[in-house]
Amino acid sequence: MTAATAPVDVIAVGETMGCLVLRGHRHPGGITLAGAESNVAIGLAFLGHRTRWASRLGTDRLGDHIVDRLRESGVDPYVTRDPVRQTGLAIKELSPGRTVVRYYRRDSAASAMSIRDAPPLTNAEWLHLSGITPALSPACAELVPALMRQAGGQRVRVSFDVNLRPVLWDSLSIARDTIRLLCREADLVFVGDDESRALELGDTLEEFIRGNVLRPEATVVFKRGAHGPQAFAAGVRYASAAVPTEVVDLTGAGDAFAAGFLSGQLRRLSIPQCLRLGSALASQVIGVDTDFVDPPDPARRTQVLSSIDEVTDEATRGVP
Ligand code: KDG
Repeated sequence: MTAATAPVDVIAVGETMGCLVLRGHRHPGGITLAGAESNVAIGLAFLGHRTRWASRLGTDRLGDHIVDRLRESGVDPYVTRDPVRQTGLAIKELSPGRTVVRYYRRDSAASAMSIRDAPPLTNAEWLHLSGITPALSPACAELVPALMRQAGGQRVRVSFDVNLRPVLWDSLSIARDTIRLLCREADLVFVGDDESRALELGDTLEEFIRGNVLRPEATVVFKRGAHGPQAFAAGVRYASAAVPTEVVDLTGAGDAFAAGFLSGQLRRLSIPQCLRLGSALASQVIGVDTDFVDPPDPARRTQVLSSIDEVTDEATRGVP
């Protein structure tokens, strides 16, 4: 086991659940994982970065499975085991062109996360958080801004994915007020055009920026599905194409995008290259029914890494 203070590139904090994928009435596979922040951690580990994921799990077998599975994926788990609460579960119902996710996570072990469950942030370059965590419980709603403040005090950059999950919030106006404040604390914000619209934070990147949701020096990535992502950084606006892909399931695509973009940041690539890396990794997750790139599959790994190499080769050749 890695020491909790061993340097890592990214620390991601949030709930990970067991996940069953149903196709029609059938459950053809074993149990997989669902968790926006661990999806990002897996994507980053897949791309060769040192990644720690922190959370709370029950003392149940599902919790053991999650820890083992993340280790297999190259992520360093930093976990408190809750002797009372259980590990959460999600069931993903897949039909052609549509996915419904049902949660069995109320009062889960992760819903009791507090700052005491967080690893030391020193020795990390980035902290990655999502707008799912503050919706889980009042304790989790306190944890996210507390972690952001701690990161700011230690010069760890904060990446925040809005990840709006309306079913987890009491109301969209509470979601909007909370997420707005959290965006303001972040150095890098990921938001989907659908999320921005639902939260009434703007229909376009320009409107989102004008809404004063961001710190002036922050970077924002505005994801627009098949229309391709846009970004705004240091006063410059960028746009990029999406990678055309056959859609199996969109769940986790945003997390893969965030992992690719963060990987680009860690490699000191340009914003257009970070966007392309994000889209390349997202396209891989859209084509599978898991919420993350599945590292143990060697054929897939080779395919994904070659598309990633194309972007990083461009970087060394000096293409913007
Ligand atoms: O972004 C994908 C995640 O949403 C999924 O893996 C499960 O974290 C999850 C959630 O709470 O929806």
